[in-house]
Amino acid sequence: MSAPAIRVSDEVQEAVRQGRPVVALESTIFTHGLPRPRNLEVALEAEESLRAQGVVPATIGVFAGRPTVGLSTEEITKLSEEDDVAKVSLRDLPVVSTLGLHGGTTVAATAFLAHRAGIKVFSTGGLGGVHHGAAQTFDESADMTTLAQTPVLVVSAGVKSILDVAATLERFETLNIPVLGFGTTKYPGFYVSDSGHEIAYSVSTPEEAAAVLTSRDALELPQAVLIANPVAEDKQLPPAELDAILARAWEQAEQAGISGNDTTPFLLDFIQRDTGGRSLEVNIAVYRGNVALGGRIAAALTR
Ligand code: PSU
Ligand code: MN
Repeated sequence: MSAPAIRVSDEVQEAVRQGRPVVALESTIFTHGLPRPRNLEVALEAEESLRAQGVVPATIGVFAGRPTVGLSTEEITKLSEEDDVAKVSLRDLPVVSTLGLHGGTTVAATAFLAHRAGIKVFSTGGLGGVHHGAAQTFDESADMTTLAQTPVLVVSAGVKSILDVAATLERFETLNIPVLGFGTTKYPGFYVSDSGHEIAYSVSTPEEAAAVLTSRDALELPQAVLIANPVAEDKQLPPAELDAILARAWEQAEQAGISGNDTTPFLLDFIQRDTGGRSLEVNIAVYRGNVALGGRIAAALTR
């Protein structure tokens, strides 16, 4: 008998079977999104903070070719320190599996693996979306089309303004993906609490978010539910600064000839350097908030 295509840790399997709260976490955030050594600290802190909430963390990635739900601390450490780690979206999963590579899974690949393991709630930092100029380049994240057919709940702080936020929200509408603000109808812009775009609905408690999920399942709809959780205003990047930073980031990406799945990591890295690390602190604050809210929603779902 060959090994199963997806490895699920004993702890996660048990928790899912017993209906205890579990939150999935992605790995691209620490393999490609955050610089060393903070990447590892943030990844481990996210797991610890969920455990402190009584929630089982399931960090998801590809270790030596094995798509894994519930990476061990050693595996997370290795993935965050290795140079040769692929950025793995859904289409890459069968390839890296076959080649035996390490991989950090994007929102798309993580959502898929979480769902296959029976996990309903997934916390991340920012979602992929429509890149500026996508009308010419066709650069749209597969996060969107994957979330259109993957029934999980994803907590994020919206999409970063490195993306075309308006176009991304239009795509969510086309793809039938509901977007709910947590305590707000202003769609957050990751580094800033308000992207300047309104969304139609908000929920104000974890119970309400969990109820939307239950309702989706009752209707047998296949789409993810997106919970958009803004960073606190006193922790955001000064909105007035952001536009200038973004203009420089896009210019640099163009000059360097960056394209394809290198674009997001390049822009994030540029912004981190350009702000002298201040965007990194915001990034981490945003992620902490999303992990905590995911934990509360997962707990509400089991009540
Ligand atoms: N947005 C962030 N930080 C990230 C990413 C997105 O604020 O690290 C990562 C996520 O893993 C997301 C992926 O799924 O980038 C999207 O990449 P692409 O645009 O190539 O689909
Ligand atoms: Mn892309």
